Amino acid sequence: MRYISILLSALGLALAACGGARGGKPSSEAAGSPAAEPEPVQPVLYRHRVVAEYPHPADNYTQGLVYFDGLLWEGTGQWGASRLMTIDIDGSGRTETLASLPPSEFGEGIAIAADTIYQLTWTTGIAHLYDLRGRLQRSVEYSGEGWGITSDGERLFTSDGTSTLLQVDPVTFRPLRGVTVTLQGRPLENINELEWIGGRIWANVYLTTSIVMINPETGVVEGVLELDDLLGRIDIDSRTDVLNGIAYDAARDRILVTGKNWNKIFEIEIFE
Ligand SMILES: [Ca+2]
Repeated sequence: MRYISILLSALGLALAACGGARGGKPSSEAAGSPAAEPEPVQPVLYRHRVVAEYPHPADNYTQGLVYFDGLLWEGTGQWGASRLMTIDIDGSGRTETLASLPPSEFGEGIAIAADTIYQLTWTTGIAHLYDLRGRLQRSVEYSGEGWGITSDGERLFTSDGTSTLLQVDPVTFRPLRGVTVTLQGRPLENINELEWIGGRIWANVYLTTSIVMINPETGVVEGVLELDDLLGRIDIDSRTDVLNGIAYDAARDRILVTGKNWNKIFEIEIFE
C-alpha cells in the first residue's frame, strides 16, 4: 500500500487504511440526523504501468499537453521561452515551434477544439487562439490566473491554480459555470494541467506527483493516480521540475504524461 502513504504525504489526506472503509461518524449524527452531511466520496486509487517511452526536449517547461492529428502538441512556460510546438513522437521525433510568446508572457495550458488551438498565459490574463497551423487568429482577455485548459471537443474547461474548475465560453472566455474540486469532501487546491479522458477531467496537482480524476459536473475527485516512480526513470539535472502534462490519444486509447524539463514522455496504462 505504498501509494496510499505517498498520497497521504503529498496531499495531506486521511484515507482509510483498507481501501474504502469509511470512518464512522459520532452516533448522534449517524442516527439519521437531518443535519448530517453526505459521506465524502472515497476516490479509487489507480495503479499504472509504463508501456512506452518517447524522447521529450528537456528544455521544455511543460505547461500544456495535447495529442491531436498524429502529433503531440505542447505549450511551454518561462518568461522569454514560452512556445507552442509539436513533437512527432510516433515518427521522426522532430519538434516544430509554431509560435513564440512575447517575453512579457508566461505560457500555460493548451487545448484544441473545433480547429482552434487555445493557449493560456499565467498572469497576463490573455488567451491566444491559433489555427491548426499555429497562426495567431486573435487573443482574448480573461480574469485571474491561467493554469490549465482542456476540451471535450466542444466545451472548454480551465483551472487557475485554486480548487475551482471553470467552464468558459470558447469565444469570449466568459465563465459559464464553476465547480469546486473536492477530494474526500475538502477543496483541493493547485489544480493544474488538465485532460478530458472518457468523461472525466484528469488534472495534475501542482507540486505533487499525483493526478486526480475529476467529475466535471460535481468537481468530486473520483480517482487518484500516483506517478512518483516516473522521476526514477528520467535524467535528473538542475532544471528537472515537477510532473506536469497529460495528453490523451483517443484513437489509440493512449495516455501520455511528462513533466517540466523532463527528458522523457511516458505512455502509461492504468488499473485498479
Ligand atoms: Ca492536457
